[in-house]
Amino acid sequence: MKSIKRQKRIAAVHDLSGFGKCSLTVALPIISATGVEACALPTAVLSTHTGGITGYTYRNLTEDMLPFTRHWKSLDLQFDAMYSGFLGSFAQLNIVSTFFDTFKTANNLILVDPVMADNGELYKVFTPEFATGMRELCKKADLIVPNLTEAALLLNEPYHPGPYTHAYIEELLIRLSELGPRQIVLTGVYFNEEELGAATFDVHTNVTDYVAVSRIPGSYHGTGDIFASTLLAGLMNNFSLNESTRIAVRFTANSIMTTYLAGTDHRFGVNFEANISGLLKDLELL
Ligand code: PXL
Repeated sequence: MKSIKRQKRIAAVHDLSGFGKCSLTVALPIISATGVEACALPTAVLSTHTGGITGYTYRNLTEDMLPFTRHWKSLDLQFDAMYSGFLGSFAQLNIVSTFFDTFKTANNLILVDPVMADNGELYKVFTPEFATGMRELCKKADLIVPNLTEAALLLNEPYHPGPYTHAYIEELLIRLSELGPRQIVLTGVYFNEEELGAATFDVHTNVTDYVAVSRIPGSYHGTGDIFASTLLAGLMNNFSLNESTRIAVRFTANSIMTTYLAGTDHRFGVNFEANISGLLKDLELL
């Protein structure tokens, strides 16, 4: 067993979708399981996520977010990382920016997952103006984790379906870093139909890295949130950007494989729970 150190603490700024594993219902268990305290700043409460399920309830918590921020500040809370994902309204872009300003220190990490689109399309709850606002929020981030569709929106350029070339991916990574973040992890990167993975870029080291696994048929809901949450868990456990990306790709792919083999409805999220012990081994916590 490892010696007990000061426990790290992160703030997770996402919606709570009661059913359909994504956002807070994956971020909190994954991050907690790796020994890091996860605090929730909920952006909205829904009965389910909005991806392919109709009839969901949607209560956005815009009015509560600044009071949360002020209360947490009054308690003098400190965060090792602030991690934002799905936001409940356009106004929340500014509120999350204020939240970052309130708790930013010289040593903590701001991770923005610019959750807003996939497969070439904005999620139907967002407008093109939201994408422009998200670009501004990304300027405050140390690390962003867009998929290819979100990257195109952040750069205000058309989405191109894959397979991609290394030259295209490397150009995207550089242009995304020019928005402000010093580290980029781009998801949904592939150079042939058999594989799928992520590309990383660090401005300070000028190193680009690729991780790929065999593609599993289908498109599974919530996997972007599982990936980004695991990436953060790796970083908080002192793994490098590239090591954390490898661990996150592996955990996400294993969770998809478990679900694929079980034949579960893809909209209902993936069985990450079955793979947590493997994640903890990869993180040298077991
Ligand atoms: O996984 C992204 C996500 C998070 N939260 C909600 C969503 C989606 C994607 O559709 O609808 C509510």
